[in-house]
Amino acid sequence: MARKVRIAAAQVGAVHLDASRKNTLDRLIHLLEHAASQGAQVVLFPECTFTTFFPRHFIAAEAELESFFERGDIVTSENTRGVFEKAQELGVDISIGFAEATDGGEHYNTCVYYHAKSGSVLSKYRKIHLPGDYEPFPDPEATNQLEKRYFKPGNLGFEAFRVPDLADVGQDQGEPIFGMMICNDRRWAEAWRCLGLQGVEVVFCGYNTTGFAPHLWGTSTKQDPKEAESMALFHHKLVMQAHSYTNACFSVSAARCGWDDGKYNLIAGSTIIAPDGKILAESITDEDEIIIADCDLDRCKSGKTRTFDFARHRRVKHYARLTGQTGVLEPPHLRDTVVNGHKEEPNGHVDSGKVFSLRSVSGPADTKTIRILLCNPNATEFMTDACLEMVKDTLPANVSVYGFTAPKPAPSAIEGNFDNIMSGAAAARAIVPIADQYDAFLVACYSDHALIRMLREELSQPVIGIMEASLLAARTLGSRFGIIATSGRSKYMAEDSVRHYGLEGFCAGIRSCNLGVLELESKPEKEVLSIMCEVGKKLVEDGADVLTLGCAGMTNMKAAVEEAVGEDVQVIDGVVAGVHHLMGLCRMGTRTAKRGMYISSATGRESRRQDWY
Ligand code: CDT
Repeated sequence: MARKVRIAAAQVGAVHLDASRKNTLDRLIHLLEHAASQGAQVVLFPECTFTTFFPRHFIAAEAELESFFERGDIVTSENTRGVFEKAQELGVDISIGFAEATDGGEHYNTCVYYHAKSGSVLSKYRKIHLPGDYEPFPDPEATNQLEKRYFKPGNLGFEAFRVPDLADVGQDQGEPIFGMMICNDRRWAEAWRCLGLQGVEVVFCGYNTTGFAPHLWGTSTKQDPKEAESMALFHHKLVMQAHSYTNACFSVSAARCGWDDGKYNLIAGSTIIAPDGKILAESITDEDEIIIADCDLDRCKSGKTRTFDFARHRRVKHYARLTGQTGVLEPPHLRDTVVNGHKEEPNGHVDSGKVFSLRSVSGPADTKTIRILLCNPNATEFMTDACLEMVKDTLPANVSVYGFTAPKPAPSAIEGNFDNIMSGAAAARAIVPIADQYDAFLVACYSDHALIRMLREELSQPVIGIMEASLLAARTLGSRFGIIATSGRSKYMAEDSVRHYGLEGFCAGIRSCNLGVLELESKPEKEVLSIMCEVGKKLVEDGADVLTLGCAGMTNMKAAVEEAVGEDVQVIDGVVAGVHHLMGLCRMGTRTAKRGMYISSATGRESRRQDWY
């Protein structure tokens, strides 16, 4: 049974800065009607469809900037609902881009896939590869692209999804698999491969691509604008065709194009491309225009089962760089390589007459999953969340960190010995029964917390606390460390712990912020940051070249302290240090030694016939 879907791209011509929202919406509705009249089942609209492409402007006034964003439910909100109502009335699915402001005040460059029959959003994507800059170009003539200023990078990944009600699907066939990306994403093979690895059959991509923007592209300002535009079009088609081919999928692209405000040109070139890379339909104007094509999704099969049969041909062990590295790491210069144990002479002369490259070894991509339980022994959940947030962006794909918050009667903060023991007991009782689901444990309290030794005794997986982990990292990275402690008492406790770890000879000082743990959150952020930064600077005056944050609740203040003390001083967050320390131990295949102090306490209980704890 053929799985045919008739798909259209709605190209949208110039939308000026002062265009009325209503007028633009009416144009979109008209395009949708036009596509439906030709039998389109799905229509793709461009990136940021409802307004002009505002990231080209530096907009300082907050209210003006916010006016380009959509709030609340995109399907029902006043400025946008017309196109969704029309889609439902016509029974046509749409994929449409918009600038999204969330209830929590975050801003994304977003698109949704709206399923007309159910009247619901089936999938949402937030642009991941934001192009351009945070600051405008100094040249007032330059066309800016301030997406890094106005949007956060998307946080929803590249998720393919199935769409019902579009194609006849036989017993052994599934519904069409679609995926979305936005504009600059299309230039990144990684984005396509993420979708390709989910068997995507149609990729939708709306875009706003400037025709002449030498500052943005890094080309000569003297380039002929016509030539520049044709190059931009060439690159657009190049990536759409190449990536459709290498992922054996159809692709649909819809341009916002024409001359906005008679001054800023955006390329047209909306296309529908087949899995063999050939163009099936292409716009011929730079104005509002519908292009349409019948896409027989079974045409994806030959590519997916032969040349690009990923399961048979991909060699992931050689792809580790793709997820482990962002910037380029070039091979060492030959003049820096070691020759028979000596560095090459500066003039390039080599005594032996031979140049050897450095021997290197590398392993396969790390695919073994590592699950770390981050154990917050107090009962305050926001601290657990802050710790997870802090470590999130440092994790490779195969490592997951799970946040555990101790149940009451654990105290809400740990500020003394009583809190320490009470929280250790409450946390251990809850953790031990679930411990076999995890590979390692990080105790997220900046102290020599009782829970660390309890878990080391009771379990065999590696356990460390954030204080010890941060001090081990500090010892590696600098010569003297300083600790930014919370209260006066925590300073004394930290001093004892440093002594216990045998590190007092490397300690430049421990200074207190005179703040309670929960005050880190309840006091105005500015006040807390300024106290911490002052304490940090004093510790540097005391001789510290590495600072550690003396509380899990200080985790999100790291950047401010770093800025205050300058780049020659390292600031260590114990949560990140702890997670990465444990990852290393797990990769090494190590366990807690059971011959000495950490001999199993469970065995002791059993021999005493104690069946409770
Ligand atoms: N809107 C958007 O993403 N535009 C970018 C400009 C490229 S900047 C180097 C694009 O990829 O078309």
